[in-house]
Amino acid sequence: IKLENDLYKAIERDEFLIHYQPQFNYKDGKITGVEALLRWDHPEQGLIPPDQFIPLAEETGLIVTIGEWILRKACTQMKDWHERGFALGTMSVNLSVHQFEQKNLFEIIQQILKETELAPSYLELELTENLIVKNKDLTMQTMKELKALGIKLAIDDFGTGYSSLGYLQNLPISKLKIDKSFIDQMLDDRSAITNTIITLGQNLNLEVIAEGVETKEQADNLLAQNCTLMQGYYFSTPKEADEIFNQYA
Ligand code: G
Ligand code: G
Ligand code: MN
Ligand code: NA
Repeated sequence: IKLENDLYKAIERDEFLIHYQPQFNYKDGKITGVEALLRWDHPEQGLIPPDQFIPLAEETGLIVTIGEWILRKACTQMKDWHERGFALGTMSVNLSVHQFEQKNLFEIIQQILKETELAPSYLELELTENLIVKNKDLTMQTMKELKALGIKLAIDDFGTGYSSLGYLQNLPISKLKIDKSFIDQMLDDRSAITNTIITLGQNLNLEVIAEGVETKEQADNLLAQNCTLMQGYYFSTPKEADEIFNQYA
């Protein structure tokens, strides 16, 4: 209950912040984008990771307000970087089920892009398979509108959810993010899954990025499987905006 009350106050007290985790093309070593990851700087408990409050934010419906905050903040940051000459390709933002069930999600995103003057093609939204299958018709309609506006859509944690392959083919997405669990298993002579997802992406004309890459062995192995986009602690942990700018701009 305490945490719930604190969560209500967190927005007006300006306690949320975003850390950005870079994504790379391992072939040329260049940064291609960042993923925005929410953090809560609690007055007594310090930095709280999203796993510990996103479920609560979902239950209370606060995720809608928080989600709008992070979208606005991330788009503002991206615009600022561009204006300072840092030509980053994509800003990825995670969307939750509850956010996608809002009737006016499309209008809100459109408004934020207008306000921040960020071109839609620089924004990428990460959706999970479970979000996509939960409310199929509404989700598909919103996804199509977002795509028509020029926003990119990616499937997060790919391979761990319940979407069927047939359904995948009809989704207006441009990228698959291979879940970390498959990268973890890959070197124990079990690259069958990563290989299959990478090939699937190629055949469906989708970009594929590996998440949770922690070692050079994993990165080299992925490259040998023709996966060039990577994100993970081997390259960088999530960092504050200034650190990202200082290191990569
Ligand atoms: O940053 P970290 O690895 O601790 O994130 C843990 C989980 O929280 C991940 O599943 C991530 O997708 C999710 N997450 C992080 N930031 C956001 C956000 O802004 N919105 C939503 N819905 N989920 C987020
Ligand atoms: O579900 P999603 O993919 O959005 O979750 C991203 C989460 O994974 C973030 O909380 C981020 O901090 C975490 N993460 C990113 N790279 C690595 C990694 O290499 N190892 C581990 N253990 N976690 C990672
Ligand atoms: Mn994600
Ligand atoms: Na993921």
